[in-house]
Amino acid sequence: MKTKNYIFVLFIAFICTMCNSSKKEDKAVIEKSATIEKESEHKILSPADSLKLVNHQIEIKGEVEFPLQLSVDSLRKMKVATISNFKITSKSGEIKKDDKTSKGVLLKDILEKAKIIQKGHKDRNFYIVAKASDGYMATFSWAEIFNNPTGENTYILFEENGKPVKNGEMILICKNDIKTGSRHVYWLKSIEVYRVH
Ligand SMILES: Nc1nc2c(c(=O)[nH]1)N[C@H]1C(S)=C(S)[C@@H](COP(=O)(O)O)O[C@H]1N2
Ligand SMILES: [Mo]
Repeated sequence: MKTKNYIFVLFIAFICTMCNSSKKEDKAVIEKSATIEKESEHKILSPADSLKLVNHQIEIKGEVEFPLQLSVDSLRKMKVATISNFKITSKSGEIKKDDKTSKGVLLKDILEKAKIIQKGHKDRNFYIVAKASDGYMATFSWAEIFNNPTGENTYILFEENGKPVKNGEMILICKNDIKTGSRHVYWLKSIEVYRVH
């Protein structure tokens, strides 16, 4: 009887150790993926390396009649809007930036200037990609810009709180997104328009 109890206790102890070690492994895996995530979200660049990512002009290209190269000066000559209290929120909801006022031009106005090549009124399946020089991208659809309130909420900014924007000279934003971080593109390099095939 005593040995039976002893074996039983040993057995329970063994099970407990197994449970604990697998929990520890799970925890290690979670911690590791969190580190990878953090690293990819906050690459620390030297001032020299981040300067290399700055573009003085952005290109509007792809399926457009008039490809454009726009600088902050050319944006200033267009219809400039003042945006107030714009917050950048990350995936987790954390507020990354809080702009009291910023200045920019509607992406819609810029695309109207470049004129998307449409072969008829049903030819409206285009996607518009805002690309940055570090490889970051955000995508819009033709309908979002031209047949949806998002068109009145998507801007290319060149000024934040009375100062030139940081991280490049122009930033694309979409004010009505739920988490505004994902379609907030700094180091903006190009706006590319492609037809869906
Ligand atoms: N060019 C570029 N723009 C970007 C990113 C990036 O890595 N590169 N990160 C995006 C993400 S995931 C968020 S939440 C916001 C704020 O990011 P930050 O923490 O790098 O400022 O910017 C967005 N714009
Ligand atoms: Mo993010």
